Amino acid sequence: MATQLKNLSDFSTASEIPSAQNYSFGIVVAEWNAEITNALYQGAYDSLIKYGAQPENIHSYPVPGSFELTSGAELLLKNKKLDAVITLGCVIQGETRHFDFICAAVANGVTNVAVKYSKPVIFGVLTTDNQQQAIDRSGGKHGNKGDEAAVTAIKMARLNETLA
Ligand code: DLZ
Repeated sequence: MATQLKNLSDFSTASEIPSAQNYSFGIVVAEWNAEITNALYQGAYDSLIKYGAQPENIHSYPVPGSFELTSGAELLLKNKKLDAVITLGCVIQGETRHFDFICAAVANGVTNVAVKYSKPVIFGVLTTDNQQQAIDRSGGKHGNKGDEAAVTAIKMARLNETLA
């Protein structure tokens, strides 16, 4: 049974990262801006392993661009028994409105997939004004969004297990 919170501070384990040992994960990675998404992937994969996930329980697949992350996540959840899916991509602002369409489509898309399958689908997509901001967030001075996505996936997998 999940612990009922009054305040976040009442919940001493809120910041604890649970063991990932018994969970299965999907990771979908966009090939666009591959230098960045490879770094995100490395961060996510290493974090899952660090917190106890078994390599054979991490199922990783590339998709062409961030727009395809939604269908990648859906195909994974349809075909594999997973506790959470992490989507990783990098959309950099250009001169056209592509940026807005792709970002909105992925954010809405992964939300819909999560609801459809009742499984956590994590939004690990950098949406930046330029390349430097992306570098800074994929292992640079602002950390690695891939690590954060992995930790979020573990916490959400545990929440699902707790409530089941
Ligand atoms: C077309 C496109 C553009 C302009 N920019 C990016 C980007 O910055 N990051 C990204 O992941 N993908 C981009 N794409 C590709 C789209 O995500 C998608 O693969 C194509 O529109 C085909 O559906």
